[in-house]
Amino acid sequence: MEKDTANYKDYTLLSYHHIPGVHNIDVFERAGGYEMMKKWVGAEPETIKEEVKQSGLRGRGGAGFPTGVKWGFFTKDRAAKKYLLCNADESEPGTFKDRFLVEKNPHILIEGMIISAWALGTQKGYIYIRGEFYQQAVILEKALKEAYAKGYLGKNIMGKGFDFDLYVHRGAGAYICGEETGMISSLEGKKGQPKLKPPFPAIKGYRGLPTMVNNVESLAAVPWIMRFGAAEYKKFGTEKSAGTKLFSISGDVNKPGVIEVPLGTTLKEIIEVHCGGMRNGNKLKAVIPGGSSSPVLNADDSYAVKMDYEDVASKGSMLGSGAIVVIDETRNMGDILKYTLEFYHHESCGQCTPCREGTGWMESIFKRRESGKAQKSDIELLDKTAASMRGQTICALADAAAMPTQGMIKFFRPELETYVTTNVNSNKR
Ligand code: L3W
Ligand code: SF4
Repeated sequence: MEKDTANYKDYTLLSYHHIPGVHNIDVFERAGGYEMMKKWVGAEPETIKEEVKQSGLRGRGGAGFPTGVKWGFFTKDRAAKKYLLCNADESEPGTFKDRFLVEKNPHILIEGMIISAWALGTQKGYIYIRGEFYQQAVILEKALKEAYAKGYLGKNIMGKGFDFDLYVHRGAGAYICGEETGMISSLEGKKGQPKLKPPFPAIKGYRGLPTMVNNVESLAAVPWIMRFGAAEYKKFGTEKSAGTKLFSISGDVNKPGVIEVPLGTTLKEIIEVHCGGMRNGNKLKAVIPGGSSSPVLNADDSYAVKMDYEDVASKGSMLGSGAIVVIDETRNMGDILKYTLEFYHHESCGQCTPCREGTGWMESIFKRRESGKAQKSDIELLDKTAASMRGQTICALADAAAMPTQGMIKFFRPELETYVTTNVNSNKR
């Protein structure tokens, strides 16, 4: 969703999106693009790191970990071999904001990565992009060629004695490669399976060397922060959730899409103002606020919640990657949970028994429904199975399947009990 009266200062990520052809480097530069790279590459790296830390920027991939703090874990030895890895493997059901950013304005990400690479002292970078995003990978490749041709990438960038090579690496369609250690395994040419942390990638990552993994949206925010400063960035959002955030909104609203609003904006405003209200004037039933991994909110909580890390957590869910799925009264929560569990079972990498078996067991309850063998008590079994999976596994996928299951049961148990014991698909419109 684009701004009517674009004001560069009001929007940190989508500030160039209203400019036709901004994916071309010349257009991007005429609009002020790469100015911050020219200003900051060669400047004191610690100043850049401190500005990012002071801005309060939190990782936009889902965990919300403070970016500046993560950068602080990285070795300061500039001569040491190390990597910058951009997580563009956007696969969380409901999330499509990184794709939007990369497609419309690949250079904002590249500029952010060059500034970040300079600050962190990395000599090589990778953009690991979801395999299905073929078109976006092509756009990125073209943008990289343009940046190389201008001398913004490669050897001795702008004559400042800084070498930085940046590559696009396409995934092959596994959700689990969005988990940072799975992504690193995949980049190394191995099976994309997560590893236990610690060691964290910042200490031991790609090829066993320090690797800074940041989400597309986090890296793309760096040029804005370096242009206007941390204090300006913090004017958006709340004390603990600073800045603006991209939200991908899908489901039963009149205008689904990607918006950028300050963190702390109410979900009510997002639905009613930015998304044109509920589709067909239907009643809101529930909202999944942060992608399929986040527990559902009922209608009351949805209308009351502010979209920042703390307020969403206070309602028992999480902001995640900012993927809002709006559900109206015509939907059956059983269908939604069934599709969610099919997804997680399919995407489990199979290393951990609670995840491999647990997601399978949970999905099987819905399979039993199809053969008419499911019972009301299966929902209690589902709840217990989900509880037993939490906190027991190498990565967060098991929790990501268990938490929304338990959240759904908390609010919609009778509906789920009816769903599994009948064969009626009430989702048909
Ligand atoms: C060094 C320490 N580094 C933490 C780093 C860590 C990582 C970041 C956050 O999961 C969530 C998950 C999904 N020394 C460190 C340290 N770090 N302590 O900080 O770490 P963590 O473990 O809290 O989270 P995570 O494993 O990155 C991400 C949720 O996001 N999610 C998933 C979205 C998926 C996409 C997608 O499709 N690509 O966005 C959605 O809500 O469930 O909870 O870098 O290394 N002491
Ligand atoms: Fe693989 Fe699931 Fe274990 Fe994650 S929790 S490592 S996806 S089996």
